[in-house]
Amino acid sequence: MTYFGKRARQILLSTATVIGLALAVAGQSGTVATAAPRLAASVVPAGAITTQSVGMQMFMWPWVSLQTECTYVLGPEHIDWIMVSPPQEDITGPQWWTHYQPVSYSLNSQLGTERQFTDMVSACNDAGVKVIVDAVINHMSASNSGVGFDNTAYTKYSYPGLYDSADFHAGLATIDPNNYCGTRISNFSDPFQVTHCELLGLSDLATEKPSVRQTIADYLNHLIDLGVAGFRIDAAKHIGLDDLTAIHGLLNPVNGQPPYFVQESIGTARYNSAWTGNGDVFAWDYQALFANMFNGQANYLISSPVVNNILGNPDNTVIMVSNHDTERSDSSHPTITYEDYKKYQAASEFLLADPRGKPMLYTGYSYLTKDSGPTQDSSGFYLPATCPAGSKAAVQQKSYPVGTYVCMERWTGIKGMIQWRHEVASAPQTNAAVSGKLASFTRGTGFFAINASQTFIKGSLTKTVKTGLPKGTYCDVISGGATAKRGGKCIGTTVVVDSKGKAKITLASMTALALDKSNKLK
Ligand code: ARE
Repeated sequence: MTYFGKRARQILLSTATVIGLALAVAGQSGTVATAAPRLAASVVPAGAITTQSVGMQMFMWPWVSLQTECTYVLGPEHIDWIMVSPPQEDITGPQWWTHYQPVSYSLNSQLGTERQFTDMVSACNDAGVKVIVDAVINHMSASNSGVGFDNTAYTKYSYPGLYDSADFHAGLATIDPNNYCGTRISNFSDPFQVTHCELLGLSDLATEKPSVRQTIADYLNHLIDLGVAGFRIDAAKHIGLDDLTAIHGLLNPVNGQPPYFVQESIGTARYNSAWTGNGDVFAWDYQALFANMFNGQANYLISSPVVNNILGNPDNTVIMVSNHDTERSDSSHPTITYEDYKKYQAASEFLLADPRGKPMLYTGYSYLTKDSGPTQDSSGFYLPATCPAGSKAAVQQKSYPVGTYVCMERWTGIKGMIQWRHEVASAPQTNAAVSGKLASFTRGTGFFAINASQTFIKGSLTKTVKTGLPKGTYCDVISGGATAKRGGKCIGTTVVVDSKGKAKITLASMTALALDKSNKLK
């Protein structure tokens, strides 16, 4: 199906399901797990993931909820790809991180069954949203023995039908040069430890062995067969570049190309550049800088040598405000999270305006402690995702009831900025300026401004800035959403650009404003 065909189909779907939508999406509180019909055969949407794409990590979203969210929200608002949590069988327990301890490659987990996973992938593909799976392939579990969520009985170095002790570094003969180093990783700067010892005590797979590589590839190829477009490679650094490259070479193509990889090879841009032969990497140091940008370093918001040096090649780099780890990190790695309320929204909107990489938004759930997983039902499955009441409510309230999903994808400003990013496409940043805490820039037919001050200065900042846009009256997409003009009027803020391309704008602290050609009133 062509892109236009897909979008046209979404509109038809949306129209036909207006009643269901009223309950499931139109800003009402409640679950989003209403059963959607199984859609057409699963075909991965065409095209590569580029800097013009918008991605979102849907952390710990159960498959049934994600299925409807793709059809009714993520697809229609033009999210290009989502990253979903690890789907394989794992150890049991109430913590979210059980998913990072596989015990088999069965696709039955707290997140849902294989059938539910498959239906979700089909629905997302049909809605134009690629599914990227978080692939935990460096290791299996850390616990000495137990029974997994799908009833697989395992021990730390034995997983029926997959691996036995000779498949782990700990089980190799002592004269084998790849033998277990005898401890968990303590020195993350030692390349041998990093690739041969146990990350957090997790049983470390001997990925240099062809049979182990093939077993991993079989798992990933099964996911590709189900319509998955690519993978986040968890703990890539601990697999090692050579082994991961070999595994990548064993994978089936997706739309004629190698499957998409974004590798969690935590390190500097220089360290990361070696990995880009397999695909993308995360901009780890840039993520760490993000909190500073919104804490007095507004100059980092525009083109700056400091940022460029730590970013790496934007075409191979996924940028983010947060992910599931940094969201839970301590003050040694400051991160902006959903608990930062308006700042989180402003930072996420800025991410979508930023030309420096491939944006991945992050949305998870509200938790009591860092370990708490989503609430389970009596069978151990997670309850369907529940979004806060009101489509804008998420950013208007400072705290979410524990267990509630943050649902960033429903925020008006995020929807507006997704449209804005697609409109400005690959246009470079021009007219970049910082005045106090207010940063602004042009990108092609779009203009973006943000007040990164954390404290109110007489309520707000008012400045006259160069927008680079043609004279006219524009509707702000952050306060008005993707379609910010209706019936000849702006839904949100109206901004007048004069004949010199300048506009007087007023922004409260931690708020942003974005204008573009398609939301020009006159
Ligand atoms: C849990 C318990 C541990 C226990 C372990 C085994 O919390 O106390 O020892 O189980 O029983 C996630 C959780 C972990 C959890 C694990 C397994 O975050 O808390 O452990 O699941 O259930 C390094 C790696 C990087 C890794 C981070 C955590 O390089 O790959 O450490 N991140 C990924 C995921 C995590 C996940 C795993 C890997 C494991 O994103 O969510 O763990 O699959 C420097 C170094 C980095 C290092 C970083 C650590 O920056 O350069 O290399 O990251 O410090 O902060």
